[in-house]
Amino acid sequence: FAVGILAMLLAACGGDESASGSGDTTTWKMGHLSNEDHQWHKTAEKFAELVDEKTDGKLQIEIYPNEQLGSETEVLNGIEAGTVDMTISGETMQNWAPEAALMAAPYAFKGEDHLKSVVEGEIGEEIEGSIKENVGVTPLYYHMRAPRNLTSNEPIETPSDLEGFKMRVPNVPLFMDAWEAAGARPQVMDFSEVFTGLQQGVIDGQENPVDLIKSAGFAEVQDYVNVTEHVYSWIYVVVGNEQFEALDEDTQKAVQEAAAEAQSYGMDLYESETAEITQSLKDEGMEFVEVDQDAFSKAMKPAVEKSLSEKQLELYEKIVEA
Ligand code: CS2
Repeated sequence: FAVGILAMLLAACGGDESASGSGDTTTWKMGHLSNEDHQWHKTAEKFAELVDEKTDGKLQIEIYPNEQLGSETEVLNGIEAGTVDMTISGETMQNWAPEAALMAAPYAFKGEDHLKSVVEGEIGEEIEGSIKENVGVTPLYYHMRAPRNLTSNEPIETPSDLEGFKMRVPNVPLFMDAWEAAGARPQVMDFSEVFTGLQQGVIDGQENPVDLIKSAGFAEVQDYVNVTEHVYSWIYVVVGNEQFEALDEDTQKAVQEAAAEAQSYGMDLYESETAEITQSLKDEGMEFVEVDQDAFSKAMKPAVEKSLSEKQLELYEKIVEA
């Protein structure tokens, strides 16, 4: 009986490490929109494993795919409210941080090398700074993205084929303006509602990189991938500023080390998977249609320039000339 009392006394005054505050575990909840097979989810799992290892279990990350915690916009609001801690977001953040629109300006990037030099250069730093300040989230690592293409059930080769074309776009005002200018009838819809919208004919098409076309199973409800390649972009894995700042210095350092390793893990997946995904969509019956990309670029450019503020335009011109 005396030994039991002694053990309780020891535990109460921190004699037992696991009972003391320093043994506390912090858990971050991460919500995102892709499915479990997608490179974003696989990279997030790797990140969580690395964080667990590097913090000796002090920080755990629970990952919820398929918009289980809400749409991208809802999760960003959730991070601010403290009900969610992490997500994967990009140009949608322009609703809080105008510079984020430049992450996915139509026909601004010439390809991956150009994009990488922007993300990892001072323009990327400026965008990250605005996201931190205006969205209240800290970018930890980013994913390079395959170009966005337009999917449909009739081939679309030039903007004139967009007459009356009802399409979904994410909550990105710049995309609404660009596709309206090209002649389509865009509407905002959460990613997880797109499949049903296409199946029920509420919309005729949507636009996304091949990996998300695959992730959402769009091959079942769309016959064509029209190779517009209208947006090359990247996307950040972010955590709430408050959540990150609540960590002690060593834990913050461990998270940043894990993020750097997750960054290259995700890049390897991107480089190894994209071609396979394209082939698998073709095997599922999707026909890839060559389009007049110049005509789409010319149709969208004036709307992009008109929709951007002076400050955004400055950044846009720096990107185009980079
Ligand atoms: C996705 C998102 O919802 C979609 O179409 O491609 O990743 C989209 O790009 C978001 O706007 C990114 O912030």
